[in-house]
Amino acid sequence: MSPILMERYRSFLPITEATPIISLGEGNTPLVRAIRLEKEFGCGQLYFKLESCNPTGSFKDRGMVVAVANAMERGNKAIVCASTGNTSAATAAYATRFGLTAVVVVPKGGLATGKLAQAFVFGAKIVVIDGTFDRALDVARALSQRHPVVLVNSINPYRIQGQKTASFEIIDELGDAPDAFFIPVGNAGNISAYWQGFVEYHQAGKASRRPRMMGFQAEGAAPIVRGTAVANPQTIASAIRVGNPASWQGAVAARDESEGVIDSVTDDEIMEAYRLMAIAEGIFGEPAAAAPLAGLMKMARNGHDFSRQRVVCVVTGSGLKDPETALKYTSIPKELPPDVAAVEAALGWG
Ligand code: AN7
Repeated sequence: MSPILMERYRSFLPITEATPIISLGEGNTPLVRAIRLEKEFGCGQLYFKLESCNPTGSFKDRGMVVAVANAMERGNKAIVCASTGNTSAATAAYATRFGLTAVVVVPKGGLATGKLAQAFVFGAKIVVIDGTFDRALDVARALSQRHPVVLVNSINPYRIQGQKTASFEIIDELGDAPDAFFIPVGNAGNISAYWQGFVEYHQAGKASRRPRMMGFQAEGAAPIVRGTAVANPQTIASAIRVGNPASWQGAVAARDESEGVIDSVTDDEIMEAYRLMAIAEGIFGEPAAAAPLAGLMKMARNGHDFSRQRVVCVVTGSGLKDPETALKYTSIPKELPPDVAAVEAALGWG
């Protein structure tokens, strides 16, 4: 098995003789069993797919590597994206490594600090607009139509092609598809990609079935659940603060073809899942990455029976990207004099 994602799944990817095989080490991410939460929510088996372990700390790298390889194959010199943060980090990293210029268009106040730091250190041209992610996407799309620059948001089909490889890895590791698959939904590219991956691997005889797709939006940014675009989406999970998802139809198709669900979770439920995932399993995901567990928690509490099911939740991005949110829920401990007695007293070990 090749450690290079594009080689490993070459026959399922849009790769020609002329496509450069490139890598920053994306893919092959851990699938870990969550024994404590499996008991807590009554699942037959529960696993987390740690997409936070990709080189820039999110699932975006799988799609970016294929999109950038295609841009290089066509001789392009520049790429552009709109982003709630993780796409901009991946765009910036792959661009600088493979000699392209990167432009990232981001909503004012809409990015977690770590993601902005990544775009900055990788040398992207960062454009901040006074508007939402959805407006930023309109601008990025227009730039790509007016200038020789490739749009690398998930409406670029090569992004979806790369991201579907996560489904292949899950099936390769478990020996079959799970019964239910939980995923956050923002711009809805990833749920579309995973579904395509599950369908293709099933068709290729690598799995005996396809999972039910369980997508979760944040309540204040839940256009698909409401059935109408949201002008001013609000949620603590900035990564999925999207009011008019570009891949709306893909998400609906994934839900309907899999007999799945697209529902919403509140910010309180997201933050409860965020803490639970950390404390019970030692997994630090960013708030958006806790939406799948929040969804599982909500369904289990509503009496849904997962006891005979194998469930997978994807952890789409690292908690380290958003230290502000983590620290908002804690207080910085008071400074003590540097001696053992003071520390023992503070610990109650006196
Ligand atoms: C951690 O970075 O859209 O439903 O611009 O970063 O495919 O949009 C990020 C999305 C889930 C939602 N979890 O995926 C961007 C961006 C995390 C994310 C999603 C995102 P889509």
